[in-house]
Amino acid sequence: MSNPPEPHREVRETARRIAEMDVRGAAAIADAAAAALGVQAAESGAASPQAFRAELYAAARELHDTRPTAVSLPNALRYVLSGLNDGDGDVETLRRTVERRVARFRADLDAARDRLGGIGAGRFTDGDVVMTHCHSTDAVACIEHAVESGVDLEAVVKETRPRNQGHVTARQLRELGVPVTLIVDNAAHRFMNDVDHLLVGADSIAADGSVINKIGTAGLAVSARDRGTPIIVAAQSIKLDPQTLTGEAVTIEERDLEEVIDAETRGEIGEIEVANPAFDVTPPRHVDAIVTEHGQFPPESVVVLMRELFGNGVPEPWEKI
Ligand code: RI2
Repeated sequence: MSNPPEPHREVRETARRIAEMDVRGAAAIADAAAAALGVQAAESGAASPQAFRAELYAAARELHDTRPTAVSLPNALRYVLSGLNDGDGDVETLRRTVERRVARFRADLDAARDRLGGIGAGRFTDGDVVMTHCHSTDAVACIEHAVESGVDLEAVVKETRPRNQGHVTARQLRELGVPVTLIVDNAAHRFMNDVDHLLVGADSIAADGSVINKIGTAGLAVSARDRGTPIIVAAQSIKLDPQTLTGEAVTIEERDLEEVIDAETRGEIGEIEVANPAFDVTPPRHVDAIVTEHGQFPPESVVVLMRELFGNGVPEPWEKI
């Protein structure tokens, strides 16, 4: 078998930016990956449909192998690459197909977030305090819609070690005029009595309604349950993982240990193991509602939406090379 074609430099650069989390957040990763496939298609000099397909699959594989947990990434690649089957036309036709699908995917992403935000906003009433974890564009959209329709909200924002994505949330909520109290992660339980909702995003949602999200979500949900605080997950449907329909488990990304502790400090402490899982799994019994652009679902019934959207087949065209 010949070597796979070298992806376009824009694809390599996007893959690097996703891996290093210059681009982060499940939706942003999907958007960037789709855009990179668009560049690969636009600038391809492939002489045959077979060569064009091989280039696109190689590019998709490079993007796919960057971060393993957020299913929005393979879902984006799948969406863009459908329509590249044998007999689907000459290179120009395939190029136009990819470009059309990239544009559609990116526009749908924005539209879905907007619709979801409108639906999620309905959960909030004047004076509510919302606790957030990490940074999720889908979660922020719910608050944004509520604020824009005149609902006064306050937020307790967890900083979210080790990468402090809570700072992004805090900044965006301040831009919306929402009063923000930033807390360390360890203070979450202490503040749980003072909040009316726990609002988080998701990187993947499994067919049984389990929510895979930034590390710390699962414990936070236990704390919220203990205090009777409703737990809302804002996740547009590209976060639904079709492979879990056939029982596959979601892979939890382990990130660089230096995100937790730098080598020098580690050396000073002495012989220790360090672990840095980026995500955890919150069981469906600890989630009240999953808010999507198609409506709100109790976690146990999200499987119905998954079957409707994906059927049972989940192609992985990047495996073809
Ligand atoms: P949106 C983030 O992961 C967080 O876990 C967040 O809840 C999720 O992506 C969804 O983000 P990371 O990329 O798509 O910071 O809602 O590791 O923006």
